Amino acid sequence: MKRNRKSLLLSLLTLMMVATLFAACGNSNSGNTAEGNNAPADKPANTAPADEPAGKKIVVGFAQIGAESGWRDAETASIKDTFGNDPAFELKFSDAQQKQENQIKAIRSFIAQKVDAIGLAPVVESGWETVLKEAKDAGIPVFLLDRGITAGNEDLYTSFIGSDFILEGENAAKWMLDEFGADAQVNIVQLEGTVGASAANDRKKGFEDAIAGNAGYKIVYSQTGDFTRAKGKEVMEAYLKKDKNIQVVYAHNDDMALGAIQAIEEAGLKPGTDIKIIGVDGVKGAFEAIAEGKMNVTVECNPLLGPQLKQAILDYQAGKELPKWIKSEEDVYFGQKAIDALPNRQY
Ligand code: GZL
Repeated sequence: MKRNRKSLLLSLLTLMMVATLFAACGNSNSGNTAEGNNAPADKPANTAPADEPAGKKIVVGFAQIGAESGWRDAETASIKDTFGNDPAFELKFSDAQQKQENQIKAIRSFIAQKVDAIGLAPVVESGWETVLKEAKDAGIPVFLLDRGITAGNEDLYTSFIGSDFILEGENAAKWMLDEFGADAQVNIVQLEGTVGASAANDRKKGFEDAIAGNAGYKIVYSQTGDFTRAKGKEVMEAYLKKDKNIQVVYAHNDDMALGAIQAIEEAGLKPGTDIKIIGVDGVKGAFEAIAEGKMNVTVECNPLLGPQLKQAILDYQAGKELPKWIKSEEDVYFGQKAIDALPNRQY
């Protein structure tokens, strides 16, 4: 009898242990797979559903020209900093390597992705009607940054945020006329920006119109240096081989002016003294060259346009009326004023 009772007790105990064991396994199965403790691939174990973002992000597609100059790099940094540091925005950024067809492709991609706004720095003025009409038909606002497009297409963009390039050309000419006097005999080499770019067309127009009444001022050579330092040097080298009787170099941007300075020095002349050097942009390298006496003036062109672009998009989203042209505030730097400003320059 005793033996029976003992074996019954033993069976009961074993049964209870097995039951406990199954119960334990049953609980841990919620996160187990055959392989072990990993949650099944298709659903994470006990993960709270991802929180929906509080508000939908404003998605901005920006079609940048490239990285041809210090100015362009500063503009790109301003855009990436402005939108990258604001959680309300998502930035899609494309670099077109100076090619209009790449900018057009980028805009079409932004349209397909149904972005909320498109920013464009048009490499040249013409050839945008078709793609900007596609953006308009898709109900996506376009904001032009830093360069414009052919007049007559104002209905294809919301606002142009950028400088007055004609005024920049006029300011360059004004410094020169003040420096030499209205009746002086001055031979000028003009280093032009990218062929077809509004910045080049208008800086040329502003400068040339401002000296049209001064017969002694002659542009003896005008050639594109494509806004790059290397090409600016190349064009200047080639010209100096033919003729050294020039008093001024007017470069449509500081990068080409800095290239010309190198060529002038290599030709055995003193830039800033033998040949006065005028640039546009206001990049740090120009301020440094002025401080060294190798350059004479830089006409500022503000590249830090990210905040203005962001504000324009927010104002548009709020239904506010925007001006067709949101102008950048700029100055002209030469002499002691340039030297004093150098430590505070941001680009
Ligand atoms: C001006 C900008 C020009 C700069 C150049 O807004 O488009 O392009 O002056 C740059 O340095 O390459």
